[in-house]
Amino acid sequence: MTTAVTPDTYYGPSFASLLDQDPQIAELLVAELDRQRSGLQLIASENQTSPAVLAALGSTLSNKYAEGYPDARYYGGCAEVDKVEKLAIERAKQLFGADHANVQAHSGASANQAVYGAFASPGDTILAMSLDHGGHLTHGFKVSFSGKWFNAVHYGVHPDTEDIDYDQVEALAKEHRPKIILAGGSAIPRLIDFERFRAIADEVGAIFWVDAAHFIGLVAGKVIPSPVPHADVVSFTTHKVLRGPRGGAIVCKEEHAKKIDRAVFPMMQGGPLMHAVAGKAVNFAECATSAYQAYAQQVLDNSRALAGGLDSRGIRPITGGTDTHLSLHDLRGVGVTGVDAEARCDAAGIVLNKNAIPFDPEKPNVASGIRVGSPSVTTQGMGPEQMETVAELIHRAVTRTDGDPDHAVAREIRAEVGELLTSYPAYPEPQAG
Ligand code: DSN
Repeated sequence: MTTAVTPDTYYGPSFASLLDQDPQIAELLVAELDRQRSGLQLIASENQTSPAVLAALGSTLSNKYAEGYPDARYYGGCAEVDKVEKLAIERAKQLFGADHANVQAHSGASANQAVYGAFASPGDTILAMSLDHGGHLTHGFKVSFSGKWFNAVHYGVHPDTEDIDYDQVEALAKEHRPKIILAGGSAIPRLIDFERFRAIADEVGAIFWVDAAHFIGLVAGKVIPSPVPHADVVSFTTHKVLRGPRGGAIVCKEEHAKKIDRAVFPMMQGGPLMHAVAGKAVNFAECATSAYQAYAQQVLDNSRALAGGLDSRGIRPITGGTDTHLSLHDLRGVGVTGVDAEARCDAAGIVLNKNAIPFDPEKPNVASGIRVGSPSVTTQGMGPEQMETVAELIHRAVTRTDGDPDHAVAREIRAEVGELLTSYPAYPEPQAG
């Protein structure tokens, strides 16, 4: 699909002035919209936010400095943005049943930085999932601030189950007595046992923190258990399954509220991005609807169907399946590396990412796996039947193409992707009349 370079539903009336003033950037915006529309978007951490959220992001709230918190700012003129932030906070508390919410974090990494700032000092020990078993850079990886400033001890998955090794978590917690125990990550397909983590944290007197960035949308949709009743603090991003603007947020118990707020501002950040805070408010209201809950259930059903479809074609899901929006697949059964699979799929119009699998014999930039997620294709209206088609397309791209977009099979797959997207478009143009 190619979008005409004209004011577009998804860029609003101000697009005309951008096109006039800076056609180079205007055309790139349209090219990116075309890219999102013309491929199968299977990156588990991405989604397609609503036109309402895009409108908030493109608003004049971007102009306003508002250091501080509602009714306690360091600048004048904050009356309107105060109302926006109060709405965002109240909606987040309501949506997650939380005592307290901070909606100012610029990103997931910024939110995580603030949690460290609230509960730990440089040199303290933290216990988190290792990146190569599904954790995250900000969970103590050596080149991240978190690995440089803290003594990070890592647990992983059990070789038999490929799921979190809770006995190892407990043993490491008792041995190292960490200040913080952190659960969550970027490539964990299974539900996390929050009760077990809570019990381990209580046993050693640690703060229990859940980085729920990946799955918080499924919690909002009430289709998987919530970490909020169990954890001291839950950080998350707002742009994954949740389908809001790019950004971060934190919810916590009342006893930690002041610490968290001070750690976000003034410890880690300056002025909040009020246009993004407005986008979060819009998104939290969207997530409280039954339509969003149905979406979240569909994300789960589709993820299971996609994992099963790949499994039946010899692309094995780690842990044997998924309970979430993502699955992680071992490509060794089809004899292709992650980096090659990603390139082959890309050339065939399928966007996904290579991913290390637990105990991966390859380096991370080669990897033996791929990670796939259902949030975007579900937003486009696809269901389990289409996931079976998508699994077949991925398998064909991985096993029968070579990364060259001119390869006959890559061309054939791109045509089939295009046909599928005709029935399930991203950002469809509204029907006339
Ligand atoms: N980069 C994100 C992801 O893809 O999971 C996490 O920060």
